[in-house]
Amino acid sequence: MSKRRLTRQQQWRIDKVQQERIARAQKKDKTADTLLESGEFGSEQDGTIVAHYGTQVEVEDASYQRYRCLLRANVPQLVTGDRVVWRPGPNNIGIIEAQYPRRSSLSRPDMRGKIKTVAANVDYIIIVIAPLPAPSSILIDRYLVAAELADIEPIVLLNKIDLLDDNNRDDFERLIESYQQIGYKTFTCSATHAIGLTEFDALVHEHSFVFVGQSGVGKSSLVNALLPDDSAQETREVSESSGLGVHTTTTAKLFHTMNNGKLIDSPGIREFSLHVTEAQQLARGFREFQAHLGHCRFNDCKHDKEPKCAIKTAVEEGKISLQRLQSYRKLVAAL
Ligand SMILES: Nc1nc2c(ncn2[C@@H]2O[C@H](COP(=O)(O)OP(=O)(O)OP(=O)(O)O)[C@@H](O)[C@H]2O)c(=O)[nH]1
Ligand SMILES: [Mg+2]
Ligand SMILES: [Zn+2]
Repeated sequence: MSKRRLTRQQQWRIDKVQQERIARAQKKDKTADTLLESGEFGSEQDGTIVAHYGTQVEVEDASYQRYRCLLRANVPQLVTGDRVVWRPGPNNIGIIEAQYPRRSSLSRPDMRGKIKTVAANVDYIIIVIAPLPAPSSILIDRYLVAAELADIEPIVLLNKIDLLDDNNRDDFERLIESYQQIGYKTFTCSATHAIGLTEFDALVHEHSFVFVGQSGVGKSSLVNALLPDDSAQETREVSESSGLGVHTTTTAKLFHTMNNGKLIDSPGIREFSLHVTEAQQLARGFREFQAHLGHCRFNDCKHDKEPKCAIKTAVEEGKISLQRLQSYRKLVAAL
């Protein structure tokens, strides 16, 4: 921070912005208070944010009823997946009283490059891959690192297994095994041939999850196959507007799968990726590196040309795969 003194005019502008901010918050609270004074509100209960519309949010109660809610001024910015305390009112409206602490949060840079939280309390990041388009190890590792650093459990899901044949089956089995060896859960299915979908739905039962992965691997197809018809329609509307036109919405919504998995989805989420700036932070995102970090000769070891590198030793001993070390180096180079 620079210590230069603010001019009177600058100070005046800062004060003005601050006052406007307070006024806005008070106004928001007054609307909520006016509503509350009108009586007819039920007692406090727990709920989940399932969608976000400007200054309002949609809350779901324990029996899946949805209410449009206003926020009390002291309630911080909420995102889909947030757990809240709220009070139901007449005509499916309500008031948010408080936010529960988040177990996890998913974030991505907005158009100006500012990191924004887009979803909360996500249990699984499902990294979708397929025989076609061919998977990219570096891309998978990017997602794995992002999930690791967000402290959300990733699952590698191989879709389109109907496309496996004698020519490529072994390669994909080896690929999947390489992630299992690191300790990641994996799963196989086919969205269009309805293979493994019931089992996948059972796996995510009661948990919230997001799909990520490169274009064409079948994320939308999976969404459509897992959701009841009416809500699948709704995700289609959201996803097909991706990046285009004025009707674009990148707001994440929460949908229930047939077996009560909670899919949080939006084009923005599917593009969720890595935003780290330091090599050391990146290294912590490689799960099997963690036990070896801090044992290199140099504190700031890049695990590249340095002598006495614990990561390289682990590669030589077969504890870390060379492919993962190469991924790490490529990601560092791209920082
Ligand atoms: N053979 C086969 N094709 C599939 C399967 N799942 C999806 N597809 C096809 O793969 C193509 C791409 O699927 P999408 O669901 O649009 O892929 P996506 O990941 O949503 O792609 P983006 O929206 O571009 O990110 C479509 O033609 C699907 O019909 C599958 O299990 N088997
Ligand atoms: Mg899609
Ligand atoms: Zn090292």
